[in-house]
Amino acid sequence: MGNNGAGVAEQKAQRVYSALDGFRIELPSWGFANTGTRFGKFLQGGAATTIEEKFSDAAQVNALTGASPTVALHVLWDLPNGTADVPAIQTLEKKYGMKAGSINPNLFQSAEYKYGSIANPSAEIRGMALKHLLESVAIGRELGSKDVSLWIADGSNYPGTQSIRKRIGWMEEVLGATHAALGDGQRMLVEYKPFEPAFYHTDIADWGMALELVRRCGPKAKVLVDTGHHAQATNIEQIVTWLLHVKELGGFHFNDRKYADDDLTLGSIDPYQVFRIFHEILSAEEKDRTDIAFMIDQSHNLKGKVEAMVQTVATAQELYAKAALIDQVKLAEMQQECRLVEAEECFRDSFWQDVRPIVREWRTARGLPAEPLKALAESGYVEKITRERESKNARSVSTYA
Ligand code: AOS
Ligand code: ZN
Ligand code: ZN
Repeated sequence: MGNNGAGVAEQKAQRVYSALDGFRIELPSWGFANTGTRFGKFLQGGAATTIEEKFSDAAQVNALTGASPTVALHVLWDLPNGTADVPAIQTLEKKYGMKAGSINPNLFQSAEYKYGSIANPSAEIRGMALKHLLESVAIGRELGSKDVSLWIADGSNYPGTQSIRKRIGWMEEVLGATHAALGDGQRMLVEYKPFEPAFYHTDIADWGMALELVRRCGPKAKVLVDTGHHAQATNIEQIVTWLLHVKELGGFHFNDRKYADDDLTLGSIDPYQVFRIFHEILSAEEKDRTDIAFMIDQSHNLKGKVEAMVQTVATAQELYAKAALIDQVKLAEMQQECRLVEAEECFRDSFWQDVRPIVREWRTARGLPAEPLKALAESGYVEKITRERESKNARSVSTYA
């Protein structure tokens, strides 16, 4: 390899190193618990059922990947006693060297929310929903977490059964009151979803509805893009670019899907999709992409939960490294001159790059195992937690406990 070759390789490595040094992706506590579908749930003996076990598993993933120091918490599942559970979380943060990340209220499980939560026709039930949102804001403030991440399952199943118009007004009231309660440095992320569990209309169904709601709430409200929450063939990276353009992109729930909100592991079905999203972020100005929360939102019904999470973070790092290899200056020039095939080849060339050798070098250079999945297998961690938890799990039939 001539000097020029060595120079190019050196540049590539530097770009990957600086990209990965800044790459962080948050782990969902619920990704370590037994989950399922409405057609069944396959219990895993080693699944986490306590918040301590979720912190332990998350810390293991972070130790192996160096990229996931925070764990998203779901209020009802991880802090059933609300703010009273904050000290216990703080103890776990210290014990496992992890930080509590986004706080996820749960407005979709209680029976009262049958006809909705913040969009429910009953003012009393909207009040109940607001109380839970304010509790979630308080938990976030006490834990020093930045984001309160709202997914609202509200909607209806049959035309004519609900006033879509009135529900918009009710949502604005509750979300406005939630925004007003946010402390300094806190944000609320509003996640949209086209359907499920509602199958006729969902009150926050797409990015436009979420964007209008966050704008009406105020500056601390941003839009959350869950990659699984789009109709087939939707150009997700174009939505991401628009949200960047209007400075309303708050973060992501990354996962993958073949059909609907399948919550499969990132990059397992369409890795090129994640690469295209990362490109839109990396081609944005530095100041526009500093505050974007990368989070994983998956449910591992078949794969081992810790393995799936390590695989997910490693895949996200590799796809981010590939996107960091795009020569943005050269590409912009070719785009400006409409040199279509050259631009496409310049863009795709980075996707075709096998970055695994450079990523392995980066891991080693940062004192991390070169192959995190192999290191997990060699650590015996999964066998250990399965031995410890199996008997206990067999007794507990509760889901999400
Ligand atoms: C639901 O489809 C959303 O993706 C939620 O973000 C998520 O499911 C929930 O927060 C936990 O399961
Ligand atoms: Zn989500
Ligand atoms: Zn989802």
